[in-house]
Amino acid sequence: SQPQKSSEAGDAESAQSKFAHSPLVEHIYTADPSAHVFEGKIYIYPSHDIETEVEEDDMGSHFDMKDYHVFSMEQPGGEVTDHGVALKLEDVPWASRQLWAPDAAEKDGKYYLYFPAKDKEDIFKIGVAISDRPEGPFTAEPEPIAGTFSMDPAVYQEGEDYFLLFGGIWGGQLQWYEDQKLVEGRKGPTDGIPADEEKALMPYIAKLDGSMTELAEQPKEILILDDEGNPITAGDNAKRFFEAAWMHKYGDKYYLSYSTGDTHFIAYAIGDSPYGPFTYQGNVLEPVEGWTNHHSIAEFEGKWYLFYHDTELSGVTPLRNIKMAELTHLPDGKIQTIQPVN
Ligand code: FUB
Repeated sequence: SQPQKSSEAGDAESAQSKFAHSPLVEHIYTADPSAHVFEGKIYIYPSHDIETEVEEDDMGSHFDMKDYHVFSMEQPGGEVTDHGVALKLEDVPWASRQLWAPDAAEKDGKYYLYFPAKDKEDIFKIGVAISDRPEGPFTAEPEPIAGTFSMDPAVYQEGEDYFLLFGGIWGGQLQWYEDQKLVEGRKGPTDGIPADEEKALMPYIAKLDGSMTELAEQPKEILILDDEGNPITAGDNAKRFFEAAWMHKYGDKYYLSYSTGDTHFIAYAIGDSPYGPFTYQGNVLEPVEGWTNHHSIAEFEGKWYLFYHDTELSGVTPLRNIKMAELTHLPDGKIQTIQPVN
């Protein structure tokens, strides 16, 4: 006969089945969940999707978000609290539209919300807003962070060091830059995309300075290599970086995960330093319902979780809902690929 499960294991299993792959929030649309453990709870910093008249295009104009809400939960499977509006577009002096995927960090009891928005010239920059509480409300700095460009900021913390990762192609405009300078005349989604056999565009990383509001160094490109040590090429659509860079550390290895955009995977690569280089390994998450795929990975009470989104509630790409599922690092250091459940 089967051994009896202890009631503790049974409880954990039923909590797990309650949250795994189910929308975490149903009263508003949410996407791009960046999760962190602050004050012993899971805090999630997502985009807030809204219905809009803006027509869909390859620059993502239909993602026309205007504010952020912050969510928390005491335990996976527990109640998800909506802490309300944490930051509004109208309160960001330099921004004009499109509050896209944010992330947050804590330092010395202060909380920093990093967020992308288009400036008054319609160019994506990354801003920062500050609060005394993880849930905000946050007060935006008057200018974007000098030296940043493109979108999808993510903060990786290691001890006293905080690294800002960012970048994304097409709607994220990364293809409009050369040597980190905007090239005049580039306007469309493919302007500046390298030829198929050339090195793909890669995400960027820079250490933040002690103030958390400025870069301490010039951003550096993070190289993603294939298993022969060659940079992933622009035509290798199933493996090349598109957007949504995220970093975590497991054992003594650094994991860079990212969306492959038009092939809809969350892929990952492993390296020995936050600056890379990283070697491509495979997929963390298979394509979800909806065009975009965007995630974060966080450890809570000894277990690892993937936070992601799909379009289960709306059935349409710009109205997404965040979800989470347990993530497994296999004994050889690889991540067990997660199949989304809709
Ligand atoms: O939510 C707007 C954009 O869609 C994000 O910034 C991208 O990563 C994609 O998920």
